[in-house]
Formats: sequence, C-alpha cells, structure tokens
Amino acid sequence: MKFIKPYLVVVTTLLAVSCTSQKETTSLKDAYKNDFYIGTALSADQIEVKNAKEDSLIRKEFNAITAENIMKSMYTHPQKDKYDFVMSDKFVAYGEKNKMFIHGHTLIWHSQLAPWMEKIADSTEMKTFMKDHITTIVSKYKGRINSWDVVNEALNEDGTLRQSVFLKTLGEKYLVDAFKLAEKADPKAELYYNDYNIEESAKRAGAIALIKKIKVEGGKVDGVGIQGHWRLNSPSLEEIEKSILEYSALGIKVAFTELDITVLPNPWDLKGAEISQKFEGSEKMNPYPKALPDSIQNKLAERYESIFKLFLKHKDKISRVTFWGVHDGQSWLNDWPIKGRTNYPLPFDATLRHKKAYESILKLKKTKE
Ligand code: 9MR
Repeated sequence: MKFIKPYLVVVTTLLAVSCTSQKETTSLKDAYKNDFYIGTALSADQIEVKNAKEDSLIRKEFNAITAENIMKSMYTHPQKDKYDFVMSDKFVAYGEKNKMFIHGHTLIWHSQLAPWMEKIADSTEMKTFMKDHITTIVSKYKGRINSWDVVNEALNEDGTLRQSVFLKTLGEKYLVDAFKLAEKADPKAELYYNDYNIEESAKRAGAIALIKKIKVEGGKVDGVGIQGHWRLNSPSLEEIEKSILEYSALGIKVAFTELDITVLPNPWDLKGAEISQKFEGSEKMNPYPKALPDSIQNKLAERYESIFKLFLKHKDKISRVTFWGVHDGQSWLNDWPIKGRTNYPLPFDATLRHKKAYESILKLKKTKE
C-alpha cells in the first residue's frame, strides 16, 4: 500500500502534463491536416513579422497563406515598365520558411489596379499588358507559389460578365488568354477562378459557364475559389453544398478562399464583397463597439461549426479553407460597407484570443477521432 500512493501521484501528474501539452499543441492546421489546408490572409505587417505574438499564432494555426493586399496589381506593377516585388518576395520567403502552401492573389482583377492600367483603351495595348503582367509575375515565382487566383471577380450578380476594363478592350477572350498565359509561365501551378457570391444560383450558373468555356477553349482551370464572405443566416448550407457538388462535377477542386462571417447589421441586406458599396454609419449600425454579446458569440460558433461539418463531409473535393485575416482586429469588415465599425467575423478576437467559434471548429475533429 505504501508504494501504491506515490506511484499513483506520479501517474496522475504525468497524465495531467500530457493532457495539458496535448491541449496546447492542438491547432486548426493540425486538427485538419488530413482534410484540407487551413489558410489565412496576411497583412503587410504580418508578412514583415512586426508582432511576435501574432506571428506565433499564424505559424501555430495555419499552413496556407494568401497576401491580403500586397500582391494586387497596383502594388506589384505600379507603372508600365516597373514592377515592385519587395513585399511579395518577403511573402513568399515567409511561406517557404514556415513550409506553408502559398497562394497568389491575384493576377487579373478590375479592382486595385494601378492608375495606368485603368487607362488602357485598346485591345493591342491590353494584350501586351496581360502577357507582360502574367508572364513576369508567374515566372518569377515559378515552382514557389503553389496556386494562383488567375482571374478574380469577373462576374455580375446575375451571372453575366462584369464590364471590366479587360472585357471592354478584349471581349470574353481575355478569360481564356489569362489562364493560358499563367499555365505557360508555370505549368505546375494550380490555377483558380475566384469570386464572391458564386454559391448563389444565378452567379453560380455564370461561374460554371465561364469555367466550362475556358476549359473548352483550351485553358487549364484546376479549381474554383468560393470567397465565402458570409453572414450568420445566409447563404444556406444547402446552397453551399450544391455549389461544392456542382463545381467539383466540372473536375476541378473547390477552395474556400476568403472565409469570414459578419455579425453586424447589414444595410440593404448587402451580400458579398463589392468594395465600391459604402454607407454612412450610426450607433444602430455598430451595436457591439466594446464586446460581442454571448448570444451572438454562440450563434457565430454554431454557424462555423455547421459550415465546417459540411466541409468535412466533402473533404475529398475541398483543397483549402482560408480565413480572410488572422484576427477580428484586422478584418476588412470593420470598414465595409460602413467605415469604423467593430465586427467579429473570425475565430480569433482582436486580442488574439481564440473565440468559441474556434473551439467549435476544433471540436468537430475531436469528437470524430
Ligand atoms: O481585405 C482587403 C482589404 O484590406 C482591401 O482594402 C480591399 C480593397 O480591394 O480588398 C480586400 O480584400 C478583397 C479581396 O482582395 C478580393 N475579394 C474581396 C475582399 C474583401 O473586399
């Protein structure tokens, strides 16, 4: 008897230590490592590791990265004959150092264009621009950037093509041209069409038609990026599931590329991510300036749980799920569609503490295994 007690104490202590350390090492990327990449979008400061606490959170939780802004054309190609790769070099080096999947965002997008690009008015000039832009950027990171958003947000809500500077100068052909140029520059990189609201039926039909057309015309499309700027009550899980099934039936991968869930009131029931839509603020429109009430925190956790449950059901079709930002404090949703609000769309709060939503996402894996 005398010997049993100290023995028990040792065993209990060992068990307690191992449980705590297991808890501490659990992370989104580890929990989902056999399912799909868990990604995040990095700001310039995060790429430059300005905050050590944020950096260790990023490295612990995520195994895929997208640059939230610094790889957009206004930054990488500010003048016709001038590229600026200072920040994108740092971004790629960060991903390589941390053995992360590196996604390039984005090559052809009507928004955040350099002013000189907006002035391109004829087809010859636009053709030259596209060839130079795509070839230079994709070749520079050949074999280092794993996948690209080749074309971003080319569709209107009704599924027709957006009247962008690319469509106006080149017609629909710009779409297949962009994919062909990207494939030529890096045949092994995975090429995506990326857009918001393409889980909604009209726009989804437009995206499916667009992807089919590019493929028929000889472009290589490896996947579709459903951005996933969603709300607590919409889109429905049925629409999301339908989208996963219909896109993967095209023989392509499905990625959720910019996931976040707004919890704030929405003027005019706005959906998606059309950044030109902006509204005036008021107290009514910014109901939680200090903290998120438990009732909404719980709703957010339930919403994330049901979404990830669906993602797990279709993990064979899903390549990556990327959150649009590391923590709430950084989210673009604090300034859209109304500037200066306090939103809570991500699994980590502005002080970098994980929220109930984080636990609900992790729980799905714990109960399964
Ligand atoms: O999160 C980005 C924000 O910081 C920028 O101000 C904004 C301007 O274009 O772009 C945001 O990211 C967008 C992404 O690049 C494309 N899909 C919609 C995203 C949210 O607007």
